[in-house]
Amino acid sequence: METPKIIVPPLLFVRDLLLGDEVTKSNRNLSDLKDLFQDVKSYETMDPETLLYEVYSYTPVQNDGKTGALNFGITHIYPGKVGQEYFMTKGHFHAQDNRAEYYWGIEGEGVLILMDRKRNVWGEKMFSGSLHYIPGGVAHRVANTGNKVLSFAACWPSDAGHDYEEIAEKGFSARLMEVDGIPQLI
Ligand code: S6P
Ligand code: ZN
Repeated sequence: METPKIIVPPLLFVRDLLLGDEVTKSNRNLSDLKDLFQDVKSYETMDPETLLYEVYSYTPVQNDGKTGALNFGITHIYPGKVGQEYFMTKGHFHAQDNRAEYYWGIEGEGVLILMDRKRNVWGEKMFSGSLHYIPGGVAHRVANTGNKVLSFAACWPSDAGHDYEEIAEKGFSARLMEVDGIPQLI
């Protein structure tokens, strides 16, 4: 047996930051969500380089058929709208349809938009401390309804994979829009 040691973990989760040598970051600009917003005229008046969200991820095991590992990520969605539709993530099903996921709110305000395979849609409010269980077979997208950054964390199986195709082709069957100053799924 080796001498037992206590180490500093290689990952830190401080407020809304995920820090560590193996953390990767990706950005999504308005141009990455082309055709996902309803109001095409408003979309075209905006700078395609507008930053909508950034994702910090820790993926210790690559999706090589191994099961049992977990990924962790933090997403920051900036405040804003395209027309009356809030800035949001692309949204996806998992490629392995029965893989579930947890989301939890860190700061800011938003709505988790969920859609099952029958295209039934519902929403859950997100705020600091909100915890969301996303079952397998349920597509998930988050919209920022506040006027500051919305941050949330996610934990999902490393073999879940992402299926963006159905959302790219058909979208969700309801959109989160501001109507009379209130977020509504329509
Ligand atoms: C991964 C998890 C999140 C999202 C991220 C961006 O399963 O659900 O890390 O990837 O919030 O959303 P999207 O829909 O652009 O991947
Ligand atoms: Zn997911």
